[in-house]
Amino acid sequence: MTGNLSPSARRVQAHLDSFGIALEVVEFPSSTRTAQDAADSVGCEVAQIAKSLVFRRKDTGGPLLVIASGANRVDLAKVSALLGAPIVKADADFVREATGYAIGGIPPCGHATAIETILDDDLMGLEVIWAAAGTPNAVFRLTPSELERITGGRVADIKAS
Ligand code: 5CA
Repeated sequence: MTGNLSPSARRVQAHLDSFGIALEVVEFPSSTRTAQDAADSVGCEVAQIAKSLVFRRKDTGGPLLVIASGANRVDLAKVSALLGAPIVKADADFVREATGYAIGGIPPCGHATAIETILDDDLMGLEVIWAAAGTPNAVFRLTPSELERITGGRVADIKAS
């Protein structure tokens, strides 16, 4: 039932519906604000949470989205090497402007602007993952190949060791 979703979560559901695959946003009474919160609410491993981290390219000033396993830290040097440009972590205002969503609920796709996206290859070996869906209480379940499809992202090794 999407009728009870909050407006931001409903916006994400509408975007997911546009792909014609059955992806369903679920809102929890408990928090899904952090990867650990989301794992606790869903009842999955934190590694199965696809967290959306927004950076800013220092060459173009444009946004970059890295979708990382909840168990991993992003290695900025690896990502910079991939892009051929330095990056910095975006601040909350930049994140909201670029994505249309607040930190803690940033979905992997369906943003206010088209955002260049990199996917953590550690997510690709998992059967099922969960991603944020617009609010700090909303997530949806998907497969790694569905994540590739809906984001158009490039899979890479981006984890800090
Ligand atoms: N809903 C959960 C699970 S999908 C979620 O969105 N988790 S998250 O990890 O993708 O989003 C929180 C991330 O936002 C944190 O890991 C952190 O890197 C980033 N963040 C938190 N506070 C700030 C801030 N003030 N400025 C910039 N980034 C922040």
